[in-house]
Amino acid sequence: MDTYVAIGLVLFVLLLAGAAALLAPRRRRPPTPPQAPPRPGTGTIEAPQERMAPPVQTAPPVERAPVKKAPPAPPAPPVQAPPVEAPPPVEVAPPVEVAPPVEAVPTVETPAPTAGRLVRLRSRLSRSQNVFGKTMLALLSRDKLDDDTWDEVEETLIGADVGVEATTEIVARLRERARVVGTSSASELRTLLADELIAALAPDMDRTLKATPHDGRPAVVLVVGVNGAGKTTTCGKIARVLIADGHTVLLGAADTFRAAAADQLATWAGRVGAEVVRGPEGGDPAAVAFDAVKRGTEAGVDSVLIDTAGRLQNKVGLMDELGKVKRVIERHGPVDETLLILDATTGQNGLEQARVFTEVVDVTGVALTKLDGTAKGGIVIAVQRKLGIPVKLVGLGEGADDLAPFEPAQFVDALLGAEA
Ligand SMILES: Nc1nc2c(ncn2[C@@H]2O[C@H](COP(=O)(O)OP(=O)(O)OP(=O)(O)O)[C@@H](O)[C@H]2O)c(=O)[nH]1
Ligand SMILES: [Mg+2]
Repeated sequence: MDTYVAIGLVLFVLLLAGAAALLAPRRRRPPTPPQAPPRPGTGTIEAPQERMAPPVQTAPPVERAPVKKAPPAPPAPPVQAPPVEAPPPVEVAPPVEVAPPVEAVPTVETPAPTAGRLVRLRSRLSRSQNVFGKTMLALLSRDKLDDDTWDEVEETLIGADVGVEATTEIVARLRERARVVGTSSASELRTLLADELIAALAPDMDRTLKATPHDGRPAVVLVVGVNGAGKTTTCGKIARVLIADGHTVLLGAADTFRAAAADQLATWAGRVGAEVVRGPEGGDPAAVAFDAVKRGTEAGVDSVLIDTAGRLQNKVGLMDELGKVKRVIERHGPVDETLLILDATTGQNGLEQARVFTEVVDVTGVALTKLDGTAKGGIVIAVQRKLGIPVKLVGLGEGADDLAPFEPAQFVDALLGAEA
């Protein structure tokens, strides 16, 4: 019996040994750690081992955070698939508005009516008003109108470009009337001053623009002046005024120095539907002017406006050329209106230019431009006095309808501003 037990034990031991031998290689392989232990000294968490599941591409990279001892492996954040972003709603493109077909013919504008323009544009004289009107009213409101005050009134008028001669006369008359009437009321003095300014503007002069047809032929208006005075712009503005009043207009581009000059005039004409006659660049301006009047007569238009090149009054050749333009046009008949365009901002200097023009082409009317850009509205008085020619139009801005017939009473009222 003991022998059997011993044999059994031996067999059992052998069995165990065999089993152990079989299991041994497997045991030697260490269990795969969920995460490698930190390397001593680095204190960082190592990059995942090869055998680890490859990181999900969208997972954020593991940050290398310092650790003192291997922390228990943080529970790996549940790898969440990045939220699938809902695709933005497909925007439904708004229905594309189909642009109306571009018309080849530009839309013709309807210019603003001319009546009451000076009243409407009176605020444009605000620079003159502030300097002239306000100073003047402050002076006339003083308790005592002594010599010093009258001297200041004189200075203010001269400062507004009224001119020395006219100023001396105006102040002398105003003083005398104030004395006779025996008033020191600012309101009454303002009325007396307004009267004197209107009188200085010769209100009885005929200011009608001779631009309407007569004797079965179109009126011919010749526009002259120095460079940049506003000739082309004023031609365009006058065309608008005439068309607004129901007339037909033809524009002659007798400024042949630059092609751009004719283009500028053609643009104005295109806006109101007026015809343009132009010549080659560098061509003879007199020939263009002649052709324009011829064409206007044949077409039966009411008015032909001739724009000329800017010329300095001291360039004899250019002034002679202007004389020739006028003479050549007159082969068709007399020029009805020779309009001198004067830039109000040139002040008293403009007067000398003006005088030379009147000698060459017999100016019949003045258009004073850029009155909106000067504090010296009094230049109107000086111009008329010096030239003996009526100011017929005033330019009060660059806008297409910023041209007004000149009316002395309204102008003075605008210049003096609100009543005290
Ligand atoms: N503020 C203001 N600008 C004006 C007025 N009239 C004309 N202008 C401006 O003055 C500039 C010159 O005007 P144009 O009409 O080209 O002058 P022009 O006399 O034909 O010039 P040239 O042909 O080069 O001699 C332009 O910028 C106009 O817009 C006005 O009444 N007020
Ligand atoms: Mg021009």
